[in-house]
Amino acid sequence: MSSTLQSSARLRRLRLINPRSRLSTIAMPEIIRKMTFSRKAVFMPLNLAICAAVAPDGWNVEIVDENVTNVPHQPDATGVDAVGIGAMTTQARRAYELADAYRQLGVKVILGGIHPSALPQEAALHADIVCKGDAEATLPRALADLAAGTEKAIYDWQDNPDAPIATPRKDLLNASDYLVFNPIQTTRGCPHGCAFCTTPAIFGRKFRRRAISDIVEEIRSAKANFNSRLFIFSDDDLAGSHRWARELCEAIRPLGIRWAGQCDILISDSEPLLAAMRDSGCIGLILGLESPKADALAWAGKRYVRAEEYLTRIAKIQSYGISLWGSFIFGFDTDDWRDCMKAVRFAQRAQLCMSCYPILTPYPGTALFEQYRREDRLLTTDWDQYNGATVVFQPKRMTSEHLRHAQMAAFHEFYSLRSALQRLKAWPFKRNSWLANLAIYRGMKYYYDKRRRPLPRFADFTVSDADARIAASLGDPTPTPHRQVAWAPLTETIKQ
Ligand code: B12
Ligand code: SF4
Repeated sequence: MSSTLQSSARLRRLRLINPRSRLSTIAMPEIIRKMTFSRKAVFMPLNLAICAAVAPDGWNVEIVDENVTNVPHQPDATGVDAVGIGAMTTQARRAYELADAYRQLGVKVILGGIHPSALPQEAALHADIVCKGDAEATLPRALADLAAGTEKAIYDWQDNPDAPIATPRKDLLNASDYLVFNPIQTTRGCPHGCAFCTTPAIFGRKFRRRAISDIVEEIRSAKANFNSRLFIFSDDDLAGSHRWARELCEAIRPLGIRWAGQCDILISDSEPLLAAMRDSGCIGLILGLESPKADALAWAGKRYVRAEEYLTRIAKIQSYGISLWGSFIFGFDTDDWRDCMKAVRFAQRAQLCMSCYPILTPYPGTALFEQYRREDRLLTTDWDQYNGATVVFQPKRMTSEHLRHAQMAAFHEFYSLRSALQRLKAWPFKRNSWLANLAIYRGMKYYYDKRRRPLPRFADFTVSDADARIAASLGDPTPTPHRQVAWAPLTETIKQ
């Protein structure tokens, strides 16, 4: 135990760190700044604001967000008794670097968040304590034990599964650094069990709801503090329970806010819920659609909905004046580049205001990760690459290059001006959707023009020198070999 912790009953100091992460930082300054109205990062790190909120009395907490500073955080033991670091998979490598550095300085390190929860044994190589799952259920005990010198190596949220979802301490962060400076989480877990998804794997299929009065209070205080009427609910599935979601909407309706969030497409089953969403100020929803093809959904374990129903369900939700953002995934074993193109055409036909096309990523902890490991198809365990923009597994029906090119062609064609006009129409003028579409298109064009590369198109797959055309667009001088990186040395630590 460190001498600082042992020495006295004085106020103890906890430093919480959000490690640098390529996609949410200023790594591509011009593009990100263009797209985020000069904010430094996309989302406020809600996870650490919650950790701060549940620290027991006697702990003084500060938050360091590496994503909003120009220089990386320099570990320093002065004035710190313990460090808590949170990590999604793309942040794991940097999280471990920081953890190792702090331990060398003699500071106790606690690792938590999605990645350490999925691979606690791996995280334990870099930490004194690993917290699996919700901070609410683990951190208070871990900090109390740390102070008493009785800490354990692993704390598991399943030992305290009913700990209520806390109200984050956003006062410890600088709101003006973030595009989304005011995210609100209302639920945890997801009742569905898609094979590629971390959420049920880490937070369980038991859908947990926050006290509605706490949510209302958080919105009220944010409205007063930030003078903001627009809110983002950062849940995986805000409407995992229709009855509860309706109660929530009715409770926030008098607040006169506008909000956007994420949920599953089954909300189209409930007209009263759709009406309550509209009346409470819902302007847009992200739907995880993954694919418009039945075989792909079956392969991905998305069993709660039929692809054939997508268009009618989408139209029903849109008829309530709610704009939809579709999230698709490219690279399922059922798919080749033509299926990727069909997904884009579907998104256009469905008149989605926005959409995204991440590459399938087998996140640790998921059934998909286990499947690819069994089949020896993982190309790397460099967690930095697990970002949805890199092919980290051997695809079945296309090459890695074709998959990456399909992804970029999808973004280009979906956000092209012609496509935007066809989907968004000129009237009624949807200002926010137009601004977002134009920003993404401008960002892409800028990126390719600056590198003097041709903008990617699905037609590239059909020309006689397709591979050369694709290589020029991707900027790869030569196609990558079949297996780029050997199965990394982490194998043993991953076998928990
Ligand atoms: C908002 C959001 C984003 C935002 C911002 C993310 C951010 N935090 O900076 C944006 C849009 C930028 C984003 C991007 C991406 N995201 Co995202 N995102 C989310 C979403 C919907 C909410 C995040 C959030 O605010 N959660 C609320 C907080 C409170 O939850 P939490 O982080 O889990 O924290 C709790 C516990 O984990 C724990 N905890 C967390 N940290 C710590 C630290 C300590 C010390 C302790 C003790 C405990 C602890 O306690 C917290 C409170 O209970 C989540 C879904 C989800 N369930 O979280 C997906 C999610 C985190 N994203 C995911 C993914 C895959 C991505 C992308 C790779 C997608 C893509 N292809 O582009 C990118 C990667 C971005 C990057 N930086 O590299 C996955 C992560 C999978 C994984 N294994 O890492 C999730 C889980 C979605 C999913 N269902 O799979 N994302
Ligand atoms: S519905 Fe969405 S959040 Fe739920 S398991 Fe499937 S992908 Fe994950």
